Amino acid sequence: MSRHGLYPDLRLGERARTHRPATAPSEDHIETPMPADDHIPLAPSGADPAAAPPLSILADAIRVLTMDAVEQATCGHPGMPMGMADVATVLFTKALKYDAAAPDWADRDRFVLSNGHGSMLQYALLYLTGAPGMTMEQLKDFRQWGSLTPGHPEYSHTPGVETTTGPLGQGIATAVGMAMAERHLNARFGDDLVDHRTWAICGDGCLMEGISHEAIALAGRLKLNRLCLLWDDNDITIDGAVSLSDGVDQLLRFKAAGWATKRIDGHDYGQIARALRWAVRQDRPTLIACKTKIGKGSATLEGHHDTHGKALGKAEIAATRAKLGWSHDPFVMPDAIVSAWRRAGRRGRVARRAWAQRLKQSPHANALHQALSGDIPAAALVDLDAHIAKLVETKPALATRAASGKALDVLFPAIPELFGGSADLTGSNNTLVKGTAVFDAPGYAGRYVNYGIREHAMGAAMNGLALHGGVIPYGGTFLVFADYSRPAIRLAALMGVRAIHVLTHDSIGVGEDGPTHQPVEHLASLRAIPNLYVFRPADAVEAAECWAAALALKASPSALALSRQATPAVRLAPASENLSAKGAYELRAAEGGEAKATLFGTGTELALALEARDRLQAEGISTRVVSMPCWALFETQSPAYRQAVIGAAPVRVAVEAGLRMGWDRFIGEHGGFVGMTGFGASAPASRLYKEFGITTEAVVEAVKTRL
Ligand SMILES: Cc1ncc(C[n+]2csc(CCOP(=O)(O)OP(=O)(O)O)c2C)c(N)n1
Ligand SMILES: [Mg+2]
Repeated sequence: MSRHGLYPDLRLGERARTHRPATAPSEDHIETPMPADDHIPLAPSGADPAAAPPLSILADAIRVLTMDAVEQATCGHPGMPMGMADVATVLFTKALKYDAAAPDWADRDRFVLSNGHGSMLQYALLYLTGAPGMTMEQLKDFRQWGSLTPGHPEYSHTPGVETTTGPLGQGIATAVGMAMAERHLNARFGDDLVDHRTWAICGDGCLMEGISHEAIALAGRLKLNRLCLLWDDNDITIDGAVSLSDGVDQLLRFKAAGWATKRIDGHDYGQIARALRWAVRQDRPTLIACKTKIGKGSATLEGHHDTHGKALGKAEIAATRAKLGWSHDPFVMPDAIVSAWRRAGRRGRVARRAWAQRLKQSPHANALHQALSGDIPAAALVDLDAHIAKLVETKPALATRAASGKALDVLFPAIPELFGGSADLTGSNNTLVKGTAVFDAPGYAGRYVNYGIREHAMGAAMNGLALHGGVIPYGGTFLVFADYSRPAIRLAALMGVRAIHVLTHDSIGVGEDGPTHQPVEHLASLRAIPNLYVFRPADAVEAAECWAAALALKASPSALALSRQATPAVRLAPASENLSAKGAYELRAAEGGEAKATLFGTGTELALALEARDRLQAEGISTRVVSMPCWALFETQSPAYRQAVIGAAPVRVAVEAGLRMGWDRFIGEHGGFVGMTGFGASAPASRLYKEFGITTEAVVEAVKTRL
């Protein structure tokens, strides 16, 4: 039980249990059903319990809204919401700490619907509990243009939706990130201000996805006891029975990963309430396997995979109404049911007001507001400017990963929200600032996560951390393994959350580890993701500038592509602004009249472009060099600025140790490209650059043949 009494209604489950002998259930004990009395009163003490509709009616409201909305849309997924309606009803009326009218309340419990195809479950709950904007009209407009009820739940589109879900399994790892954020902020600000839980519903599909393995192992290792996963254990996926493709003992799997587990009948309100109460008491994350029937309540299709993803049809819906004894027309909800649900939606209001009072009086108030704002403290950027000024003076030749580490050395102490980590490549990614404590049980005050070799879960957990708010996550791996975290990076971009991916070993410059570890198509493929900002800094100054630019993008993820190998300083003079934040800029002007050629480049290959320029200049060919650390930011500049940077030189050549794809927009079809055309190989980096023809000579040649 929380010290602020946040989960008092769960006691109702306890009261109901007095009907049966008090046997202490073992962890995965299959409980005997409750007596046939599902009337666990909702009303606060003092009110007449008989006046409140029973939970079964509240749950049927979800079922009916679901089947009617899917029917109206002529598509959607009725099975899961109907199957999990009972579990969700108990969760939202008795356990979840929330105030439906204030979906942004910082100390609310987080709810994640990992099996996002069951979106109508969430929309019905948002409507019934009274979330802002979620009217009956929105339910009628399920899956229609402009509605708050898209096919799958979308964060930042629908108030009350905590994360975008649909790609199965990711929601579990995102929930893990939320639970991590809660524990860390609790350590920083104390129980008075941060004291909440993360509840996630998932399906068989979520548990089959590989990311679930990564996520549950991480959560178990970190002993995230504020996380509860409710598994819709319905034995059904799209193609039919789960047994067609899976025979895993899930409870054993979770136990092996350090979770507490419990199996219940997901249609028995007493068991559900008791299980939720049990979850609150555990010292580790909890899995509740809720045995359910998909499409529960439907007249003839209960338990059938046909209910998974299509409308039930008029006849079945009519028969289901008759079976449930539901006499109301589609999208008509009786007042008594709405008001009972709205009461549930206000359950957390008192707790929210008490929290607001505590916040007002707290010495941490300013710091918490600052953390939740997501703003970067001005002092941090002043420190970074001083760091950049020193770099311009000292002109160090560093690997850009090392330069990124040096930027972090400055930023990390100045931004208490920065929350780092790596997928077991800490030393290679330069992501750990010396002296930083590791985030771990029981204290959780540390700001560095040992994510383990779990890139996908790291990416999704970073999303959960960012969505929770109060922390700014960054995480490292090799650029080539962004393929493993890509689905999470894509969702970050879609949701508009600031998760910063530190992706080192960014080219054949990796050397001896060979082509498995050498990204070639990754820059192009990441640049193709809308709202993802891909940075490839050329030296230590640009690395620091790119960090500042990434931090400034509050509604976008970033990917920093950083080199393993050292590279000379290219920024030799001070600048009055963050040039990398413009996306591209003229690094060296042409001398001796109008430029005949412009050389474009990013990262470590800019050094080659600069050498090539000097040789061309020496031969009387006026040549300028443009650095393009972030295409996506360049796209946001004014047409005049872009035009000026691209320039009017008749010859354009780009150099980048990746594929050409995408470069034509800057250099044109007939422009020269010096880069990779296929996979790399295993050899020392210097040999590889020679063998693959990424050399100063090649750049010079590419210009000359086009003059
Ligand atoms: C990563 C991913 N792969 C495939 C799908 C397509 N898909 C949506 S639901 C589903 C079946 C999931 O089974 P389960 O979670 O048991 O859902 P239920 O039918 O029980 O609602 C599949 C394959 C998806 N949404 N995400
Ligand atoms: Mg299923």
